[in-house]
Amino acid sequence: MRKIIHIDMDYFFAQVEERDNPSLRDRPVGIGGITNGRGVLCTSNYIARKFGVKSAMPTALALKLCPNLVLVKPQFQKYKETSDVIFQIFSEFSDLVQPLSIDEAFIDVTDCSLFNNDAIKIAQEIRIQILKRTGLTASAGVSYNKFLAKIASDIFKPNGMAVIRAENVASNIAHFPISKMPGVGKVMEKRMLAHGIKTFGELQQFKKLNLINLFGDYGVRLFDYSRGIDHREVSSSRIRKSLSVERTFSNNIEDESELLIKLEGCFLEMQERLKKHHDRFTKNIFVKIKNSDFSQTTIEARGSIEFSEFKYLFKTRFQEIENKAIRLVGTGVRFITNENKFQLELPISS
Ligand code: TTP
Ligand code: MG
Repeated sequence: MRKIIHIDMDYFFAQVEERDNPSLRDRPVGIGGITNGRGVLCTSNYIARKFGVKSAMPTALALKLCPNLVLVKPQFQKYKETSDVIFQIFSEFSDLVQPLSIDEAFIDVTDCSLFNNDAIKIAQEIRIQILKRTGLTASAGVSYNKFLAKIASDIFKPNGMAVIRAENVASNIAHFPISKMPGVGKVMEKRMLAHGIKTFGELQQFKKLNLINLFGDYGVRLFDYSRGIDHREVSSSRIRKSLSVERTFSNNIEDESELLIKLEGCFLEMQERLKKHHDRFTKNIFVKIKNSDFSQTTIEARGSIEFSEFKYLFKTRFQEIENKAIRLVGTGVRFITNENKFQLELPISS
C-alpha cells in the first residue's frame, strides 16, 4: 500500500502578509487590488471567512459582507519565494512530489526511510520544517492514495492534520459531500443533486452501470472515489533523479554477512522496481549505511547494476567504519537526467 501526503498551506497569501505585518493578525484580511474596491480577492484569512469572504469574490461584495475588511495588495514575488522554500522541503522527503498549485502538493513517501517510514511522523516533520523555515502553518492529509490524502488535509484545516486509513474506509468517508470529489464542480454537483445524491454514502448505493448510464465515463470514477479507491500515481513534473531501496532494522546489526544478506534484499527489490524505468540510463550506483548513532554515509561510484558491485562498495566502507552497529542499509542508482545528458554532449573544449 502506498503512503501519500497532501500538504496545503493555510490561507496562503494572507498568512504571508500577516507574518510580515503582525498588526493584521487579529483583523479580517483580504488579499486583492485596492483600486476603488474593484477586482476580486485572491484569498482571505480565517477571520474574514467567518463573514463569508472568500477567494475569487468581488472585492466590492467582500466589503459589503465585512465592512472592516483590511485589503492588502498581493505581492506575488513574495509568495513565489515562500513557495520555493516549501517545495524545497518536500524534495528533502521524496523525489516524487506533484505540485497542484503554488501552495499545495502531493508527496509520495512510500520509499522515504525517515522516521522508520512512518508517514504520519513524516507529515508532522514536514509541517514543523515549513513552520521553522517560512514562519507559516500548513495542513496535512495522510492516506494511501491521492484522493483520500487530499480529503484528509481539509478535515482539520487550518493548522491541522488528519489520517484516513484503509479499514472501513467506505463507511468512514460516507458522510462527505459530493463537492469534495475531484472533478465535481457546480454543474456536476447540480446534476447529482437532481438524482438525490448529496454524499459519498449515497453514491455508494448505486451500481457501477447505473452511474455510467447517468454520468458517462466519469461514473466509473464516482463509483471508485465514493469507496475511497484511487489508483492515480503521484506524478512529479520533474524527472526522477534516483531510485533506492533501504532497510531499517529493528535491532542494530554488526555481522557483515548478515548485513550483506540485507543489502542483497535491497538490491533485488531495487532491480524489480527498475523494470518500470527500463527506458532510463543510470549514471552512478550507491550504497547507503546508517550507524546506530544515526550518522550516515553514502558511497557512490560509477558501476553497473550487479550485486557484486554494490557488495564491493559496501565492503570497502564497512572495513573503515569503527562503530559497526548498523541500523540501515540501502542500495540505489542515479539516473542520467536531461541536464546531465546535455552536459555530457557539450564539446569538451573549444
Ligand atoms: P488555496 O490553497 O485554495 O487557498 P488558501 O491557501 O488561501 O486557503 P486554505 O487555508 O483554504 O488553503 O489557494 C492558495 C493561494 O492561491 C491563495 O492563498 C491565493 C491563491 N488563489 C488565488 O489567487 N485565486 C483563487 O481563486 C484561489 C482559489 C487561490
Ligand atoms: Mg492553501
